[in-house]
Amino acid sequence: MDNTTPLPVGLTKDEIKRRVTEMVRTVFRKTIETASSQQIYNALAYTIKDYLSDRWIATHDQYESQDVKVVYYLSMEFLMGRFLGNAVLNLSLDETIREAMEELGVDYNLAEDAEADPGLGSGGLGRLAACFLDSLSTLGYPAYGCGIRYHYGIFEQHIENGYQIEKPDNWLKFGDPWSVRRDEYAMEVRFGGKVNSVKDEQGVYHFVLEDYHSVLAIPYDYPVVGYNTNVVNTLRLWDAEAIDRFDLQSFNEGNYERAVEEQNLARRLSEVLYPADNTVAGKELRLRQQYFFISATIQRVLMRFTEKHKEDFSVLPDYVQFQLNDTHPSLAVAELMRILMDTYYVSWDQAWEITRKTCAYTNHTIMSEALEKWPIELFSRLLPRIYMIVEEINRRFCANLIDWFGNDPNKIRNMAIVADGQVRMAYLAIVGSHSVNGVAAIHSNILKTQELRDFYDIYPEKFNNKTNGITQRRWLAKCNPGLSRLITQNIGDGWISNLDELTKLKPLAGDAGFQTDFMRVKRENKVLLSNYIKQTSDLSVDPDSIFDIQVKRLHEYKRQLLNIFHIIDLYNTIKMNPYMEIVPRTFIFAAKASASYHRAKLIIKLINSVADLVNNDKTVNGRIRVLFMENYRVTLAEQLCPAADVSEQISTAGKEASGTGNMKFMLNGAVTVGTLDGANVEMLEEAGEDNIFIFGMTAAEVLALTQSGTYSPWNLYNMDYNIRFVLTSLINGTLAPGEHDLFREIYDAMLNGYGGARPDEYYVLQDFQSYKNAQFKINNAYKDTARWAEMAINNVATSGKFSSDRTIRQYAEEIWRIKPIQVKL
Ligand code: NBG
Repeated sequence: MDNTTPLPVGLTKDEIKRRVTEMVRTVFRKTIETASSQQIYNALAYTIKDYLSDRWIATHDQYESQDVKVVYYLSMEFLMGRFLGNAVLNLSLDETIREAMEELGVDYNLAEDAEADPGLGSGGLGRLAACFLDSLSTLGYPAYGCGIRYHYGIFEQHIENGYQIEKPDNWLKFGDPWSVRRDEYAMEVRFGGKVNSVKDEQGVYHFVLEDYHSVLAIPYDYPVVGYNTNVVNTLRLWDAEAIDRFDLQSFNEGNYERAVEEQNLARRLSEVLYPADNTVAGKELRLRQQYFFISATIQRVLMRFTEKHKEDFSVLPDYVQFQLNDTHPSLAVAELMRILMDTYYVSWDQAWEITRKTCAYTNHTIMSEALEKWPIELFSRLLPRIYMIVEEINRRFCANLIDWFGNDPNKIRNMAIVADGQVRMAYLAIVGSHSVNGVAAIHSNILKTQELRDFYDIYPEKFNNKTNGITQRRWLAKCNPGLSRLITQNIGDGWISNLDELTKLKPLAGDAGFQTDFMRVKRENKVLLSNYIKQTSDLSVDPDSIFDIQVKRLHEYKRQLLNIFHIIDLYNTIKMNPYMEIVPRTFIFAAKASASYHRAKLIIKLINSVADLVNNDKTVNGRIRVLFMENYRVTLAEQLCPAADVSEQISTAGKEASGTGNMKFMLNGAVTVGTLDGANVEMLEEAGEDNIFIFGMTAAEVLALTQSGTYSPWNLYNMDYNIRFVLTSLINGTLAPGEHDLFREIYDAMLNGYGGARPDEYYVLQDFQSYKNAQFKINNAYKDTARWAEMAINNVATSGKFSSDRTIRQYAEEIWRIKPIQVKL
């Protein structure tokens, strides 16, 4: 049996009924009739995990017996979304479970809904890691995801009076049924202290850390089930605990407080995720978190390696690959060096060669706010031995730079890993890796020609591109059953494991019957979303209006402002032409703003103020509706994607590394309005220009305009009546009755620059007219239902490239050089 043959039937309907009933009884002392949805969910989760275990164990036996090369995907974030539905889908158990629950008289949807959505990530970067895990297992690649088991994920967002309020997200409140705690693999991680050198019997000096304090890292393993395969990989999340003997000692000495203090200090490590996205929180605790999970992971990996290969580290790169998801895990470079040298006495040169072959780095942004740099003082105090190693890597690297470029102090200062009193994590990652990749073609090119040009000059062979992707299992098969069914009826279900098969839909794009079916499914999905909106926010939206959706983190470069300015303009136009005919449109926003990102939070308030104005204006009469849905998260995205007609991907060209939401909407048959940025560029290539609305400046034009220093938003303001009208409404009380100056900051930022920034830094006003034209075209295109359906279907049909299966295969073949395994039961 290979890994594509169907799974053995193991879990029948009756077996599920029996196990769930039993579990509810023994764990919760309830009957099926009296158990809550929460309890039923837990029982189901345990049942499925139990059922998975044989595959999970068999997968690991296979790693062991074949002694395969394994990739460790190191990431501070894994935005997994709910487990149950995904596991059930990948195991092809969906129907069986539904029937079992029905026969038990249980509402399966309610049980599914009882699962917390673990928000252990803040945006695209964390969600990408989750999609990658799904593809790794589905394709049968031996892999671990390694990260942190935060007790609190990204905050829960509430909107009160139009403002974002953050509430803690206690996702573990009702237990954690999917995890297996592995005390046997606990690792000690050391912080602080001082470095001493000691001579061994051969008279060689080695470095040892003394007077440190340590924390215990305990792994919790979560199963990652592949689709239609027996492979179950592992997501290993480390939790922090105090080391017992510390407590005991202090406790015995009568120092109870100190004992508890250690415990608290340790626990704080894995307590909360920093909800950064394209920004950094330069907090000490964040650096601690980074070292904590990196040190634990690498220690464990080397332990496993030496069990098999003794201390023959020259072959380590043949068995182990570390992929660094952005710079957050860059300490891996220095930690691997440390363990090789200090624990196993490998020489510097050999350790360096091994390290470089074992690590690879992915860059996810060119936003300078996101460049991680740690002050030397903090870094060396917290990680003294690691700092020594980084210094030495830097010293040798700078010496090489002189060979490459001659003694050019500016060049060296620009490229040094340690400079200006800081450790630059991106440079550490680049120098210590054999591969540096961007996440979309345009982004990788910008890295080579602009951001990392100096590094490209010396290491051209390291640079490559891996365009992001998304898993079609979660983002179509699971979240959009209506469209999935329609597609499968027409072209079979091969697309679930090979998304390129969607091209078979192309001939159907012009087929009137298929168009009708397609639009019926879309409408059903819009009705479902409308019902959900009605339930949660008591707002009625019209399922026959265009659903125009922009959901993503709130960031100025993503230009939610451009969208809302266009809405204000549309509103102004309707007020002046009350009988104007437009296709009714529902504008939907959802976005979390970093708690400390003041401007982003003000933009949320602005969107809500515009919503209040527009939705309550009789003249508008429902032609446009504006909605800000609170608490954007994976689960909400799963409801929004299937219902979208228009997908807003409107970042300033050159700023969005890739985007992945853009792909999810395309896959679900939305038409994109977007700039030539990130993966939009490749979406245009795939879909063709007739099926996407591209507007705005190109990245090259943005760069040229910035460099010219001639951009003047005042000129646009003076010459364009509509822009003037939009901006004026920010300060004349239209949007904030009684609080005229509430949005003045935005007005100032647009025209004068605010807090040292350039005026209209992200060229909202420069791209305004072009965006407006694109929106006008969309309005007209939607009137022709057949043409619209054809466009939407063509988007689905050409989205095959954006499967994370394709991305992962490229990583596996071109960077990791790992091979799939087959697991027999
Ligand atoms: C984000 C980019 C997105 C990209 C994801 C995944 C960071 C630092 N970067 O454009 O902004 O899609 O990474 O690659 O969060």
